Amino acid sequence: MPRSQKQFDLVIAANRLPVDRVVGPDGEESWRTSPGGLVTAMESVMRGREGAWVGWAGEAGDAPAPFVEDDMYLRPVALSEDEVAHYYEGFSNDTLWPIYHDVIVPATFHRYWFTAYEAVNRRFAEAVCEVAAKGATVWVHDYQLQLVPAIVRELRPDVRIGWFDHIPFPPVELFAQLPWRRAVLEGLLGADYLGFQRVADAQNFVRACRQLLGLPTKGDTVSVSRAEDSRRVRASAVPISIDYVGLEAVAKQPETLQRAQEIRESLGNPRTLLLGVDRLDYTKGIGHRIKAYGELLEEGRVSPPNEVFVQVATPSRERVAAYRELRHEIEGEVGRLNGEHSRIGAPAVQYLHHSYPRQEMAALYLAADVVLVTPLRDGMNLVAKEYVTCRYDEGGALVLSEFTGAFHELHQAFVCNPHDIEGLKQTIMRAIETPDKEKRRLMRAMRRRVADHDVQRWASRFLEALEVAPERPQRSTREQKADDEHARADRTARELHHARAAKAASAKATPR
Ligand code: ADQ
Repeated sequence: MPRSQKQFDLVIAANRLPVDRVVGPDGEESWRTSPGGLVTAMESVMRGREGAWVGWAGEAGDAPAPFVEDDMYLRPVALSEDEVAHYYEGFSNDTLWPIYHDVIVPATFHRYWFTAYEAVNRRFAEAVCEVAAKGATVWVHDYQLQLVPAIVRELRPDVRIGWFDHIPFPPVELFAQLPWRRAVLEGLLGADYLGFQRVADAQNFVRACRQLLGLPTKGDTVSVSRAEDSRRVRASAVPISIDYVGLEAVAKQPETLQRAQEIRESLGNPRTLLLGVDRLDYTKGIGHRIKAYGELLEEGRVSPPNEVFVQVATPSRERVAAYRELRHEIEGEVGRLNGEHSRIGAPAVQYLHHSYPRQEMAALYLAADVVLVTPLRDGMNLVAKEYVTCRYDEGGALVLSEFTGAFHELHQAFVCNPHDIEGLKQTIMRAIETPDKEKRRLMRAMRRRVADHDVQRWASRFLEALEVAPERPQRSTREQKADDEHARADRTARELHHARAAKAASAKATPR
């Protein structure tokens, strides 16, 4: 394997590089760092270390030569047109994505998609090995690169390998459908440490290793033995977060507040502005949310201009059929609602199919009285944490699905089961009608949680766990106590939510 001149003691591998190519008015090309949370987290862990990032630059064809951007060495990996179609749109987004999200839409299986996935994972692994210094730490991200850990281990037994799963890991009954389940588990078991969003995701992985590979497991570790190599791999929860300090600073800028006021004014200064912000993805429950809101409109419980619902839906994966169909459905439904319930100058639903800069997003969050986060399944959901972060005024209310990772942290949200349309309607109304004083108390508690568990803390926790794996990192008594308290609060919040749902269901079932 070619050894590059440059080698680094921390190597990140993710499907995408953290930069986008931009072409200026003079035709000159340059790279702009994409302002995602992952980049911010990596910036903080790379400070003071020599770091490299391996990923696809976003366009099919030859890869650009490696380059340095914002003090990070970027090593592009090439993908051909066919590989984009088979590895990325096909196997990653049309096979794995549906299986890992409760098969909300059926998964598609093609053997040639998996062949491309294997080939691309090998190319990523080789690029990682090329830039990794002796004894380096390698951090692989997400479902597109599940075979990378084992290939890197085979090529470079000297490095330490971690993998983080941004999306859910499915229960074994669903994962078992995957014809390549063994290859995926064996690929992941090449790592020293595997991080997941929720405890349940880590447990699902450990159970899959036990049931599908027959491997011995104990607590959060899986024992792997091959020839003389006998190791334990640890899998645990390390929930991702956002750059709290950076985003709150954007929200606090006077121009952001001014823009928030402009947004409210341009919508006719509604009494309640409700907001949804999502990638246009069938996992996000946008249809369920619109259905519930539509019924509230029909029943006259909300009506423009007093209440306005703004749905921002970022274009996503438009070359995958299920995503095109979803867009068609959502846009049809929004059109129907507006046709029936809008008045001139007072739309019932404002639908925006655009991507916005960070400041505009912060202004939208500041303008919104209620944010609706209603996924049918979501690894974490950063929108929920971003909303809470922007509300330095402690205003606003968060409606949050119990099927998100965020639900396990933001216990003071107005929790909903998005499949239960009647329940969702009640929750939306509660979020609108709860007195401001009570809402401020809830918002304050959620903000404290996100401030204490920001993206920098997530990254350092992941790296600590990786460093000592398969052992657990030593925690201070204070940290351990805080974690135990949080786990207890999570159990209580879940029990409370289920008890409330059961009470509502029995009230519905009681004949009058
Ligand atoms: P996503 O499925 O993309 O991420 P999410 O966590 O909600 O979902 O993150 C979306 C991000 O896109 C947020 O930062 C949001 O601000 C931004 N965004 C959304 N609409 C936008 C718009 N119109 N313009 C600009 N920005 C917009 C995957 C998993 C999640 C997990 C994350 C991180 O599916 O479950 O939380 O990775 O691990």
